[in-house]
Amino acid sequence: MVSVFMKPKLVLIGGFLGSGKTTLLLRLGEALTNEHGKRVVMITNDQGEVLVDSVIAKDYGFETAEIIRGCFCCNFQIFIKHAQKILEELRPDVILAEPVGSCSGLMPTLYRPIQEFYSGEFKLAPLIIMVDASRLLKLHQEINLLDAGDPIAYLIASQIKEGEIMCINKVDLVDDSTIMDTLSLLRRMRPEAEFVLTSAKFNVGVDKVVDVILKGVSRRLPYPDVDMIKYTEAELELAWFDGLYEVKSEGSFNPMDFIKEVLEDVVGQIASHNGFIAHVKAYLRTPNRAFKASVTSTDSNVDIGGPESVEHTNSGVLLVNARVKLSPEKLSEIVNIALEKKALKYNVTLPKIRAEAYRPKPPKPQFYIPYSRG
Ligand SMILES: Nc1nc2c(ncn2[C@@H]2O[C@H](COP(=O)(O)OP(=O)(O)OP(=O)(O)O)[C@@H](O)[C@H]2O)c(=O)[nH]1
Ligand SMILES: [Mg+2]
Repeated sequence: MVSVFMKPKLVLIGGFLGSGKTTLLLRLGEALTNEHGKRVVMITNDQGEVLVDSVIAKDYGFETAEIIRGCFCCNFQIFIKHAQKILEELRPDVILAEPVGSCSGLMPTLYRPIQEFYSGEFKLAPLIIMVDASRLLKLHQEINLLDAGDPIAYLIASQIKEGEIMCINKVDLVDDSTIMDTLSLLRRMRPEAEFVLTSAKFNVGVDKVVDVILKGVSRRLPYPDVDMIKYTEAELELAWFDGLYEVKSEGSFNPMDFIKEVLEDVVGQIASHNGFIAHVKAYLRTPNRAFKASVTSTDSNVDIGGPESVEHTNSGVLLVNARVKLSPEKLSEIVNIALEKKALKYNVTLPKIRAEAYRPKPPKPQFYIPYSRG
């Protein structure tokens, strides 16, 4: 039995695909470790099996557990088992957990059941939900988050409506008036929440989230019931592609340019099919370095992360995770075309280790505690 004084803080950070959850998790992990001397463990989560987020968290040196093939809520017992194992083996002070970005109803299906049944083992931080300030208003114009007739609008709105702490992220990409308009839209949707402006990428506002994690407690704010039919519709609108490849070259190639161009090609093709990008990301590990490329809409640039200096290489391992509103078959075809084109241009071969395109299974949470139950 773990002593009360050793109960770790369990932090759930939700929000739509691409809003910056992993980037924030890593910043929080660094700040908690380096500035507060805390032992931090990450739990990543995805519908797929080969996860860019997990390898990145490991690259940063964090102990990482992953829950694959479904969200935390549909795998509640597995989530708890992982968390208990982490507790037993690693004795962390803080567990940072990132649910799948297409997941909603974290309060009734995850947060409240943990509070109810496992409060002896974990101390929950307030539920943190992230929104992308460079994207929210555009999405609102396209699919009306206040009316939420559109399934994806419903999903995003219901994520927002259960947040206790709302991180308005990527503030570095927008002007003050966009921040104010985003804030006022969010206040209409979730007046009870506390709002924090962050740029996870540039480490702005991260200290405030650290404070919430170390000192904050849930205020037991009201949260809406999940309309499972609409939620399922939203999940089923997105196709998921996960691929893992070797990259081999007789000569040498620039790994950063290579993944950037692969994603640019994927984005161009998705745009020409009028597809909606939730998040497309790629990760390329070479013998010495690792690069991440990411894109969250058809009209934004591919964002590259990795070392400043790029060494040419002759080998690597490539992961591609794409979440897009198209058919799985079309998405798979698009990724394959992009890979073939860039393999030819960069004179590399890309033996496939595994790849699959699919729609996630309809969500079936193991627990559901409505707000009305108190
Ligand atoms: N400019 C800017 N970019 C950011 C910021 N936070 C995250 N990003 C970028 O946004 C993209 C998505 O970030 P992730 O942290 O992978 O987002 P996520 O929410 O974990 O995505 P999923 O796991 O797919 O749901 C990446 O290219 C990040 O570099 C930010 O504060 N500013
Ligand atoms: Mg992530």
